[in-house]
Amino acid sequence: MKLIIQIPCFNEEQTLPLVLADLPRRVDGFDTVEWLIIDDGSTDATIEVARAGGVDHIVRLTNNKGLAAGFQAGLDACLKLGADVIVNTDGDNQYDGKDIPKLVEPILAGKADMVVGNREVETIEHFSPLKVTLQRLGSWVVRQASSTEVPDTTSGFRAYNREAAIQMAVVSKFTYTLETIIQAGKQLVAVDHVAIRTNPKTRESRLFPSMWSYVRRNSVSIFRIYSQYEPLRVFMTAAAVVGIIAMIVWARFAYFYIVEDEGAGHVQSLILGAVLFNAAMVLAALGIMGDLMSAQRTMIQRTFERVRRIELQLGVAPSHYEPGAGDGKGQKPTTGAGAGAATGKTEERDVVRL
Ligand SMILES: Nc1nc2c(ncn2[C@@H]2O[C@H](COP(=O)(O)OP(=O)(O)O)[C@@H](O)[C@H]2O)c(=O)[nH]1
Ligand SMILES: [Mg+2]
Repeated sequence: MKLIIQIPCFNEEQTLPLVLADLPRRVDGFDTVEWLIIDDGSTDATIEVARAGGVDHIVRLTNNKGLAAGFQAGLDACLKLGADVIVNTDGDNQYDGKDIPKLVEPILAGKADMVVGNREVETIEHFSPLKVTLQRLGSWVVRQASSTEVPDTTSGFRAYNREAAIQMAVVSKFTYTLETIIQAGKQLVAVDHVAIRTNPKTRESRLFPSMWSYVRRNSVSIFRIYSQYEPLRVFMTAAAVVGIIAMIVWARFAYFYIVEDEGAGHVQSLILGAVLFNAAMVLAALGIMGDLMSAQRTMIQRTFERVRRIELQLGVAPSHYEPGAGDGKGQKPTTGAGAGAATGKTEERDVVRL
């Protein structure tokens, strides 16, 4: 059994050493524990710091593509390097590496395919009341869309088994945290959560430079993801609201026309009602179209999952990959289908690359 711990990094030379200092080299239930960083176009010494700290694998993106893209590239590389379980933690030392055994425990026990570390955000001192409220609201929406019980949906401290990782296909640009939970809830992935510890804050958030950007980006992400996965519900609700307003406006006209017998002076209500009714019809049509598209998306996702399994079987090499610290371990995936990529089956791999 191989565990790979992946860390998305964007200019983390200051805090990466602290993260690595607490990462385990042995975890019960695994024969090997390897470390991987995703360097997302860092302009500081993140790579050198990672090598000096003994990181085994590096996925080095040429320029900055954002956390969601980095996370997906990391998962892909971990699978190709033969990971049976993948843990994701952050490069700012927010999470306590000593809780990794706790995080993987439900997976090892066969009770879960994906485990999300729960920070119990109400108890974190540097989280403002607004941030806690928004975090809770966002988590509630994600739970509704995913039919899971995850309390802390924006937590970046997570474990995935191979099956769960194979099924993840993040399309959001900004955050992977919410979308992966919704996908898991809708696919053959059992999601669990465990309480984990956090370290004192080391620096300001890179993802959210200000409170306003936190509110804006999270609200937009939540709305977009929810409407991507539940278009019928979102647009039909909006259509119902606008449709009811149209009915009220029409009822007003009808009242004056029939009861008061002065319809001529209330043509505006008639027109407004018609405009609103039209808007409701357009919203309803968007809901139906969205629903058809989301069925297509499910089919595409299933195809993608099978393509990925074939890739892993063939031993396609990870992209943007560099071995890390000098012991060469990084070049020799030892278990799983990814082993083919670096165990001498070069002709096969070359063919696959064509
Ligand atoms: N790949 C990638 N990772 C990023 C980027 N920005 C931040 N990160 C990483 O995402 C993680 C969380 O970032 P952080 O600023 O602590 O955000 P917060 O804790 O969610 O407020 C850290 O490991 C960062 O290095 C980015 O542009 N690309
Ligand atoms: Mg952080």
